[in-house]
Amino acid sequence: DIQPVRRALLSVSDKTGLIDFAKALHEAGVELVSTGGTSKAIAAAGLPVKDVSDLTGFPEMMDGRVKTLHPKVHGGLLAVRDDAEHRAAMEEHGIGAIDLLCVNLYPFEATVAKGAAYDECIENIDIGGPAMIRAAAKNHAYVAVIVEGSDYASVIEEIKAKGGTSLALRKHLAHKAYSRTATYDAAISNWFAEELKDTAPDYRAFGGHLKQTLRYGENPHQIASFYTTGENRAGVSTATQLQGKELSYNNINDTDAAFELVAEFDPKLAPAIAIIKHANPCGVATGASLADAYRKALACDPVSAFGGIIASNLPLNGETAEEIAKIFTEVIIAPDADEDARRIIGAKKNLRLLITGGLPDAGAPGLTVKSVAGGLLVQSRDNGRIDLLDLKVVTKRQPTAQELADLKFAFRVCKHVKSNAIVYVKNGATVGVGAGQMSRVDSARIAARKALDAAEAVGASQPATIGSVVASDAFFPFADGLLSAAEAGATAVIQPGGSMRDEEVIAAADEKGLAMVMTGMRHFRH
Ligand code: 93A
Repeated sequence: DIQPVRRALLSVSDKTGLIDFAKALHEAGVELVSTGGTSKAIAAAGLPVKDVSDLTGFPEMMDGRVKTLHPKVHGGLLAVRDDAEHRAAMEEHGIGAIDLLCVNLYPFEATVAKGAAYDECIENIDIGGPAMIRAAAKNHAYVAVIVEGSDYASVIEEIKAKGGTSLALRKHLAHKAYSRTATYDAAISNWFAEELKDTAPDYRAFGGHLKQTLRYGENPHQIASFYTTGENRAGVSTATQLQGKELSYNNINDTDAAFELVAEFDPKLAPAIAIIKHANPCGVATGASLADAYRKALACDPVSAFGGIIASNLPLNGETAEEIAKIFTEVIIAPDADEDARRIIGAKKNLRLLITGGLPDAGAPGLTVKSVAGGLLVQSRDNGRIDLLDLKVVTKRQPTAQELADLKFAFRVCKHVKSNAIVYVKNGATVGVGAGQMSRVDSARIAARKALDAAEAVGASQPATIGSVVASDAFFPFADGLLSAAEAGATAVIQPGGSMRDEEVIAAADEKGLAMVMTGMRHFRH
């Protein structure tokens, strides 16, 4: 299954590594054919190269829109070498076989990313490149196709060692090739969706770029990979890992949850820390310092925080790193880490430290995707923000300033807790989180129970829910959930409202002397 490489066609926008590659091909006795700019670059390096126009007998025309779209090119890529009719057609029309294709496309994604005007984006839609890539990949039984500079070396290695390319490598390259054309077209489609978002349904295509093949998925018997979509958002997919073991599937999921949550808290207002376990927060706090925020977040549920994932809204400093290093932690993600922090975390070889260079914008639009059997559910990201909502006090009692600040904090956290979500907060820190229950009253009871456990663990005389406030991600359908919160010691409540029994729930709050605020916005998360 080794196919010799006699002739290669090179047509690349990104010319990184091109000359070394072309040189190695030339030294292996391969004839080089190339398009305008690529051919110029190869010739300038003193290597023999044939222009694709000499091959086709047509000049490159229409600003380069038509240069390789010709049967002499596509016939050479698509011909089945051992099919008599194909061979006869090649002979009749003077088509020579092309055994290796090396293309990287017009930089459409980068052109859009730099904010280029409409016409420039359109001009950067590559037509001839994808056509050749798809042709060569289809004919991978004979043709090797390279779409990424990182594959130059392995192809040269095989040609040198085996006198040609192996089927295994060609198949692997063909897969990459179609994945590249798929993402490329997805990027174009998504750009149109953005252009047309006010006039047409926002249909988006999905394409990803393989970032990492994971050791396994959510469980060891599941296979998994990590893909990037090119969305420009600070987070786990764009972060630099400074140290520690390779991230696992669950690590990536939890790290994302942690960082998206902590990004709700403006670092200019206060340092904030979120600790995540199984995609839910087990402690979130703002503090006088980052280390103070960490201590407060940890105090919420120190048992669950063991083996947790920690996100910071500010660069990690030495004092905080020292606190974190006291218990087993899986991952830390922060915008940056200072020298002290890097040294202290450096002593924990397995602990992963990720830096992102910034925070994602919690209010930015974007999409989330979830798979269902045979389909995908796509929705806009929940970018609702409490500061922008029209809050209504519905009880006789108004919340105090401290209660109101804590209510907002609690609702912000609630958005990141699996439904049904109940979050107790006191002085800018969660003191009880109830997540993922099928009944809201159960979530309220669990959150209060956890606060009791935390109090017992440190020998406190009473749980921190006494004198706390409470948030609910969706309305209380009955008064029972609210009464359970009152029983736990909450003095104020924040919830979307909108139940048929709102009146009943408000009356119960009034009777208990609670202040209650309605947001008009729900934050389900499943
Ligand atoms: O405008 S195109 O879609 N028309 C073509 O026929 C064509 N053939 C190759 N663009 C085309 N290409 C692209 O030109 C390649 O995909 C590559 O990105 C680029 C290389 O051009 P040059 O060699 O002139 O730098």
